[in-house]
Amino acid sequence: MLKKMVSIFVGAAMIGSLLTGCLSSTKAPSASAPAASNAPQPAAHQSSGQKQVIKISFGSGEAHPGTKALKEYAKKVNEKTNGKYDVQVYISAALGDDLKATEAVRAGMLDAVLTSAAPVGGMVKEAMIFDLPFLFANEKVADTILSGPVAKDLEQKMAEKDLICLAWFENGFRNVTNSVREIKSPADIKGLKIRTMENPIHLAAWKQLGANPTPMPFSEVFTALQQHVVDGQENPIPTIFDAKFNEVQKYITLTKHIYSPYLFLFSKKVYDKMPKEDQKIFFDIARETEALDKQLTRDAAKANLEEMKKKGIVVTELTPGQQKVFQDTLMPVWDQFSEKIGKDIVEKTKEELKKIE
Ligand code: TK8
Repeated sequence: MLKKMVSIFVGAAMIGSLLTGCLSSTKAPSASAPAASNAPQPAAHQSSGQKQVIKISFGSGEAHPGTKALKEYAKKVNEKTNGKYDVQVYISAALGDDLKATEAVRAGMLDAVLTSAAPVGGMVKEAMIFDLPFLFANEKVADTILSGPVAKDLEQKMAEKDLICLAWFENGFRNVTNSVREIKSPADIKGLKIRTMENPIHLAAWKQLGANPTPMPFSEVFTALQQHVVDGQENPIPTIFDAKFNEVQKYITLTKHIYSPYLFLFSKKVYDKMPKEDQKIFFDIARETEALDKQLTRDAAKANLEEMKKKGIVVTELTPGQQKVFQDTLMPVWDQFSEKIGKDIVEKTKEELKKIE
């Protein structure tokens, strides 16, 4: 069982690499028309006039707070570098979904990506720490861990895999939606087909809850829900709203079972070729934009939930007791994966969490 899940995961990662390999042979677009082709190009060879084009890939759409934060980032970097760079933001997975785009960033075929942490787990196993169910109790805990020593360790691990973590943005606490019935307990999940991210812990967790989990890239989820290939999915509120999942889902339960950080990853292969002072600009402005991103995301989470309610989705809030049933049901997943993630990082995170409580 575990072997099967791991092999699905490795399979997905391999498909990702294969696609990245294919993309590498795509012809570069003409310098004057950088937007003419969506396919990632050898990043270091990009230029538009005098400017060096830097492409950032993101899976969500125009109305998503992450898009707004990235556009603000691009604007600031473009200004600060006095037109030396042309930072461009490609949304709605136009340059590939999280997994594929991150593989491309690693390979130096794409400059940067804003990705949920889960799809990165196949490249940096320690990043799967965030996939342990109910790791963070609230946003304050998330903020503390993501600005502390655990985050530093993870940045180091990612750099070893050619991924420079510029900053930690927020996708947020994930909630389950579906089109079949109201979910108040794991018993209500039994037999539901739930789309998950391409990550072995997510697969195991949804199996544990009694669902029939189906991993797939994010950009395929709307159609899968609409055509009832799957009954439900799970994501943070701003992501659900931006993707219009509420139009094809009847119920949302605020399970908050996992917190998805957004990793703002820059290609080490590209970064290493930049002058130190430019690296600093790209890095510092990303860190400065973290607070804006989180504010936009948290405001959107409140406003978007109200908007979805108005449009007719049934919102179920769990009592602490009801949430505990989910938590208890998912505890075996911690034991199952702690060693795979890495005992050191799991123990260190537990210690840091104790300090916060
Ligand atoms: C794009 C992804 C996505 C993620 C997922 O923004 O695949 O469910 O949560 O929304 O990062």
